[in-house]
Amino acid sequence: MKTNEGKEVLLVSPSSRAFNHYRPPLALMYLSGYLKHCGERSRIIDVIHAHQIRDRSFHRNMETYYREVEDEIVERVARSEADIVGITCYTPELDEVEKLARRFKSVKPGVIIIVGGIHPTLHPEHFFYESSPFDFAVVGEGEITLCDLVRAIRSKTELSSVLGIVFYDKNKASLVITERRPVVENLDDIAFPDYDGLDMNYYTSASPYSIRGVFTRSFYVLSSRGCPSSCVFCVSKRLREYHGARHYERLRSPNSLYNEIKYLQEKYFIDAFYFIDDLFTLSKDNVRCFCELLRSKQNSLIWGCSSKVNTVDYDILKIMRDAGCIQIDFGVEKGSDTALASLKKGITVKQIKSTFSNCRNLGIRTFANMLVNTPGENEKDLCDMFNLLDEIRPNIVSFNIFTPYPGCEIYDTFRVELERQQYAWLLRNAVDLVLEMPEKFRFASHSVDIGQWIKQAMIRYNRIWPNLVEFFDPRYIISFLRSRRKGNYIRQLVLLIREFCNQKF
Ligand code: B12
Ligand code: SF4
Repeated sequence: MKTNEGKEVLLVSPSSRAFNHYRPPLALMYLSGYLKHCGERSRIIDVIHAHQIRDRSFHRNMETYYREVEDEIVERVARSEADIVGITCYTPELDEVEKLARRFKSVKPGVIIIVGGIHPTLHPEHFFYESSPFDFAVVGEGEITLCDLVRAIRSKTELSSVLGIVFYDKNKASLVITERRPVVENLDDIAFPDYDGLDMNYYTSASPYSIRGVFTRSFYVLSSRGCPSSCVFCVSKRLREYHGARHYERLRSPNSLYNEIKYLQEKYFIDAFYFIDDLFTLSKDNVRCFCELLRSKQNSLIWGCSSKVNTVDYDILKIMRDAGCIQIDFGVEKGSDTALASLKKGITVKQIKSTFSNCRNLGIRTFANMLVNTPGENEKDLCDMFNLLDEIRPNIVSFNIFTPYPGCEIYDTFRVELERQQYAWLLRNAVDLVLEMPEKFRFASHSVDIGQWIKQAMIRYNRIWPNLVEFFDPRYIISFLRSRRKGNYIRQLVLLIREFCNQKF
């Protein structure tokens, strides 16, 4: 049944995401791809203000820039033929999403507003209150639910038959929470993300943000959904519990992955790609098949991925390296088994050392994510981190400060209890949060100045040479020489240097 005559669904991200470098709105792309696949008109409103972040005055003028983005989104919605607008929302974005929704209703009375994403999945009730601008919240994976909901709204059929939604029923004066939507079993059944709805010239421009630290024309690909681990600082466990699925972690087939990558290569001239999964190496068999496929097609693309040290051994790393894997990001987090166990990380120092040594021997760059300010952290833990990093010598290290998000285990155990209007604080600089509100945001037991410590640690472990070494890697050189967009590298490098200077001085 065709229900979309003259009408379209618009999909929108909160304004603050306009300032994340070259990070495409993947969730919206999946939703839009699926709607189009089902024959519904849909469009992503993606406001890109990349030049502003390169401005020396960015931080001073941030408020103004955010407002400009918001005004532009609202104007585009006002000018559209949309009867339905979908907005995506992480926890700290609740306020800005609400503000956007109110403005949409005022410029386009009668428009239906659907919110989805991590926060509505964890707390759908936060979107329904007296004079709320939201009409529906979609919980969990959104592709099929959104499509069903759009059709039900337009054909005025019974809404309570749509799985995975929450809405306020005025007649009954009560909140309706429909039956849970089962997760999509076969990820290959979901259409490709809607690439054509975006400015792919921008998103595939050479940058060091996708395979972090490797300057290349690259795009993000999702090979799986879900993570089997239960780290206490992450919301993944809660999402798995919500879905209640025995097989929540799912993989796409190597063929489907290869077809998507080939499409990106032929249409948008990517020279590299990055698997933005929670855990790309979820199944060694799948990784092996995918790598064999890449090699059999003699594809020269280079790529990076996320992994966990206990899921890879020398053999699989070698297969990955031979298929073009140039960098792997690992959550190392801590420097001792005791500290790792306290985070329920499920890995040991021995495994970390062995995996980093395998990567180094094979010539795969390593990116280590470290976490400070976790409950009970003492000065010895900080020393242990340094000792471990000195030994494993990652090419790049990122030091992150733990902030408590609703949905992660620490948030519940330590009864953080942020008020709804305090969620936006989570978008602020974490050092400031720890300094200004230690009673809520300081979890470490030591009294070390975390901001200063991180500054020094970043200088100590992010030396220029290990970062630049990839430019001399034959695989990088071949990928550059084969690139059909070499001029783009030069232009982008000039912009990057300008940005670096603006941030430094
Ligand atoms: C990519 C990513 C980003 C990108 C986002 C790029 C972009 N332009 O959208 C970047 C790097 C910018 C980013 C930034 C942040 N991120 Co982030 N990010 C992720 C990551 C790794 C993958 C998300 C993704 O794209 N998944 C793929 C899509 C297909 O799945 P999905 O997002 O779940 O979407 C599905 C459903 O949720 C639903 N859905 C989503 N939106 C909508 C909208 C509608 C209308 C409907 C119907 C359905 C729907 O349908 C989708 C398809 O099934 C997740 C980890 C994870 N596993 O989710 C963290 C994650 C989402 N990020 C997180 C956080 C905390 C942040 C930051 C706040 C961190 C910070 N303090 O700076 C920032 C905030 C962004 C901002 N406002 O500036 C947390 C969110 C926790 C929470 N409670 O909200 C996560 C879960 C990481 C974690 N494990 O803790 N992030
Ligand atoms: S931190 Fe990574 S490994 Fe741990 S639960 Fe979250 S996504 Fe999984």
